[in-house]
Amino acid sequence: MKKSICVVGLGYIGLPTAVMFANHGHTVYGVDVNEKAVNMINEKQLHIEENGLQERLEKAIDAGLFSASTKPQKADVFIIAVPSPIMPDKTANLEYVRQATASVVPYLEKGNLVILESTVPPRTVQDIMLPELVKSGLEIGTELFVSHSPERVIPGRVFEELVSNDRIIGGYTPESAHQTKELYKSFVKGQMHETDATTAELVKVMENTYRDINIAFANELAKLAETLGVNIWEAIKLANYHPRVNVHEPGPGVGGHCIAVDPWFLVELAPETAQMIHLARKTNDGMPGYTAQMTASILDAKGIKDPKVAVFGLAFKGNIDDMRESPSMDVIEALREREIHLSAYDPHIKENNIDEQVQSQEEALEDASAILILTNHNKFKEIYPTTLKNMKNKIVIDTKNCIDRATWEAAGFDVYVLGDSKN
Ligand code: SAJ
Repeated sequence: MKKSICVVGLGYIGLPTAVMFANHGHTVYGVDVNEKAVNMINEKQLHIEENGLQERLEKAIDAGLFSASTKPQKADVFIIAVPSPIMPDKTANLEYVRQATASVVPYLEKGNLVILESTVPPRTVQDIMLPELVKSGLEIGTELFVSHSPERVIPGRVFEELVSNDRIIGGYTPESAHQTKELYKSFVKGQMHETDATTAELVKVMENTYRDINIAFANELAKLAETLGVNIWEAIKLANYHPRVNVHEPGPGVGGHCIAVDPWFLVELAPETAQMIHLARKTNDGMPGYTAQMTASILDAKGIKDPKVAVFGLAFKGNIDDMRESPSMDVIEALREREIHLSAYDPHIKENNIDEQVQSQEEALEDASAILILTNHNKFKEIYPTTLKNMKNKIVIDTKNCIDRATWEAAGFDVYVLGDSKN
């Protein structure tokens, strides 16, 4: 049964989801407060990078099944996919969710379904959305159906995972869950697991908190290995041969608008109880400072005066263009505090976001004493170190264990890898 769907929030999740529904025959109205993004989308231009999005957007618009505007309109279904960030004090900022919910209320009619896709603290549907939705005068659960169905996609593989991943469908009532599941059957091939809205909210936050804690474990191991004469990457690989062990990877910090954010929802909910969750967050948030200190110590030990460091990688992880909550920015801030000169280069970030950022690798390397690799972009793995001529010293500090040590050493580089005190 084809529906009209209003998708509020055309970001990394909302736009691919809107386009996916349109490509499966539904009539989709995209809504975003960012007028520039709305105009670009209607011109078939993208304001975000995602594999396969361009051709799918064109197909949806050409079929007359997708258009974008800054205002909602009447529809059978309203999907809310707006940011749910944290404030500087680490408390949840649910204002975008509340405003997006309020924005659709005037258009709600009997039989409509409202689905929240944003990742939120447990009880957001209950305590933030419902007080707005009841202003429609519709009876929740019989005249108006409400659910929470969080996405689990990985940037760069959104369209594959939108189809293949299992989905959690959290209905405010069982009928809400049922209607939501029927809608996602348009393209979801994964299993769809029905539950209540609050459980669905908690499940999603649990998934990302699980990952954050495991990354913190890897980071603690990396620091511990620095004095052992062990390469932690080798040790993790060996440990993971155990059928029930899955130690994650260390790094210069945890970025993105998910893993670095969602665990704070649980800390805010139960600060006395969520001790381990809180400590994991602090461990991961300590890695940028640890990385800057490691860099400064290496340069000091070599007696390099007034060094310049070429920071490679601003995106929060490899092969994407997203800088949200990127640990690279924290590493750069820590290097600035140490008065270490730096340039910053990221082949995926086409606009300069900081003064030190340059768009050419050669310019970044000019007179640099060290390259500091912070994201495992494939483009960095493919660098031929013998071609890097204009550096003052040949040091490379690899926080993602992503370059080939032997190749770089053969090109005359001193190679340092986070967590490797064996080589
Ligand atoms: N990272 C590590 N070590 C690791 C894995 C990741 O340091 O072993 C770092 C990355 O470099 C990055 C950050 O953590 O800075 C987050 O990386 P990520 O791969 O978790 O990327 P996200 O945030 O795009 O994706 C996560 C995924 N959640 C889980 O894997 C449980 C994804 O499935 C979610 O959909 C997404 O969060 C989300 O939007 O919630």
